[in-house]
Amino acid sequence: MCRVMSTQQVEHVHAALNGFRIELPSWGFANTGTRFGKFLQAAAASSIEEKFSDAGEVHRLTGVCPTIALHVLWDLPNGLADVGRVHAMESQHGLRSGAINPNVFQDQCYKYGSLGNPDAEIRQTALQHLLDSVEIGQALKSRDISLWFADGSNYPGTQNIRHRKHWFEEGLRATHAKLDAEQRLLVEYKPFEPAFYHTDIADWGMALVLAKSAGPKSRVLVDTGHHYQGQNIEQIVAWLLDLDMLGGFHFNDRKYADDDLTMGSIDPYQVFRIFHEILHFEWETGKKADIAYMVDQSHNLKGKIEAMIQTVTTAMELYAKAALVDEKVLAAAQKSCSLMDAETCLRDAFSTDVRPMIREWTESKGLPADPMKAFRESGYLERVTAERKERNLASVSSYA
Ligand code: LRH
Ligand code: MN
Repeated sequence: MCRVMSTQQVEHVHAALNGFRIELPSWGFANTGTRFGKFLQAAAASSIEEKFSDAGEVHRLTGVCPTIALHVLWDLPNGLADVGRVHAMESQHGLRSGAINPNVFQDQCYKYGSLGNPDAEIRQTALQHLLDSVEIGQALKSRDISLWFADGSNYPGTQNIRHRKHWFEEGLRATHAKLDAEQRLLVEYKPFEPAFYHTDIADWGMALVLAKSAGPKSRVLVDTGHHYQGQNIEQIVAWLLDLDMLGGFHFNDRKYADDDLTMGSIDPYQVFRIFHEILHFEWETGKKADIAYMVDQSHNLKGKIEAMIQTVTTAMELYAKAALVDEKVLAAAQKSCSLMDAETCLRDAFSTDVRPMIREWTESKGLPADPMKAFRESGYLERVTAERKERNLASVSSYA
């Protein structure tokens, strides 16, 4: 719908974009797949240098993704010894290290869990990796330690769920105690996969209880792909905002489960409703919500860099649309239960084509009006394909 925007609305959207930042996952640039196979891309990144280079390219073109999330065992296999290398990448590509994601799910010892494992030695091994990850975060001056655990079980009766809860409380408290004054602990929940009977941190309530028991610098991380079908994610967001326990998001999209598809590709209105809850909270309270917006996707079929550019521009569009909601009119309509008027506030904003305003904003920042077109004309993809294809296409990929 082509609505004539008032100057005030355009300024409001530009102000919103000035404050909008979204973090890219290093693993989103690497060759990933499903258990049924991995379709290799010649241009995919595998070294930390290549991941910083690709993320730097996306930031150069969009201007809103200055940080890159790192997964410790994938990006700093030598731990603290790799920090120097990362610092060099940060300055070379104009990026900063973002959330530090420990890996306590791939080592053989974690078959029955990490912090939740009945074997105290294995719990200690997992805790040591978390403590090392906190140190890496301190060395990189990155703020968030972002925790996801694959822990759970596959068959009823095979694990004591209450005991595992206690072990998680112990491990998270010990991790929290290691944080410095600037750092936060983000606790991510997921209802299932890879565990298919119970997952120790399965929903927002469990993550909230564990975050609270860990300590005051803990918050809950909402991965949009980690919900049961039909779950009202923006209601969870509203509650966590109200409890001042919302720390961040992993944005992606899905039709069925944790599909990790590109943000807004299946249900853009879902993301819009989430952004709306946050912007309405900020309007009502006058407080800027302290939230880390991050992407968590795996691009199994789409070109990885193009998928990231598409994701970032989609995020900017949906955030700009949410900024167009007339909060004052909406609040009055909600109070008077004027259902049509209230709903129309959201629908009008969502159905507004904000792309002309975003183009104006990008040009005012000296950024390309069409990042995807600029990327395709940059020759970047051709250059990295030539550099990486031999190595990438040599690596075989099969599940069994
Ligand atoms: C788990 C998850 C988690 C990451 C991983 C890459 O599904 O969302 O955030 O560690 O994906
Ligand atoms: Mn995630």
